[in-house]
Amino acid sequence: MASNLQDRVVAARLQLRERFLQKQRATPALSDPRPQGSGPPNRHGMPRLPPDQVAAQKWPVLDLGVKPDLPLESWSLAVDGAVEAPLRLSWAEFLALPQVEEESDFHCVTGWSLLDARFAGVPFATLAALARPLPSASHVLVHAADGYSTNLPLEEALKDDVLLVHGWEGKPLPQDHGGPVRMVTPQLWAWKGAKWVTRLEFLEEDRKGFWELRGYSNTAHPWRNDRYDG
Ligand SMILES: Nc1nc2c(c(=O)[nH]1)N[C@H]1C(S)=C(S)[C@@H](COP(=O)(O)O)O[C@H]1N2
Ligand SMILES: [Mo]
Repeated sequence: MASNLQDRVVAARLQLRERFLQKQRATPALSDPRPQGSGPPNRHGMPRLPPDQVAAQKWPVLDLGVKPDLPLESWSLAVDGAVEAPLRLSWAEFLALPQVEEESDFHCVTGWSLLDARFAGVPFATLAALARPLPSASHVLVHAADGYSTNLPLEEALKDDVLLVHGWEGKPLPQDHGGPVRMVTPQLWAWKGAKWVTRLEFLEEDRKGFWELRGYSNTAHPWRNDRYDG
């Protein structure tokens, strides 16, 4: 990747970080005295499992039943909405962005947690940095190829462990789990991470996604046992 692109991403991420730092620190995973979020870096010796969760030995597959086949040649990711510089990345362009590896946990609201998953991908914050959210941007609605969607406040989406994942345990992310690319949100319930991601739509106000419209908690904090609204 051209080093000027790298520099641009780093500078823009720092700016976004400044802008959302206070809100981010006030989120439950970071402000609650324990157990401090999710994933090995955030556990600080605290319990491995949120209340009423059991550890999964294998990674279950959960979705609406349609598993879209997305050939890499035609795959693309749009980043648009309330941003200064909307963009659309091809597979090659996506892979040319700075890549990270994160070990994190994956908590499903139906009661299982996959612990210590090793994910490879691009931080959501990098894509946001490239698109430059407007000062008025506050949320993102993530769209997927099966018609699924899910919404996040930017202070959650911009956390370092929120990734657009294409690799799992050293291998390409299986189609069943949302390959070629899905999102993961280790500090929130797993439905906040859309499989088969196609579009990140920045918003100036909150707009609920598929499960949020159907009664799942809009805030979705595993460590607060925050599962369903109403
Ligand atoms: N595109 C899409 N993403 C989705 C879903 C879905 O139905 N479609 N289900 C969500 C739910 S409810 C969960 S628990 C996780 C499950 O991911 P997994 O099948 O990889 O375990 O994906 C989330 N992302
Ligand atoms: Mo789920």
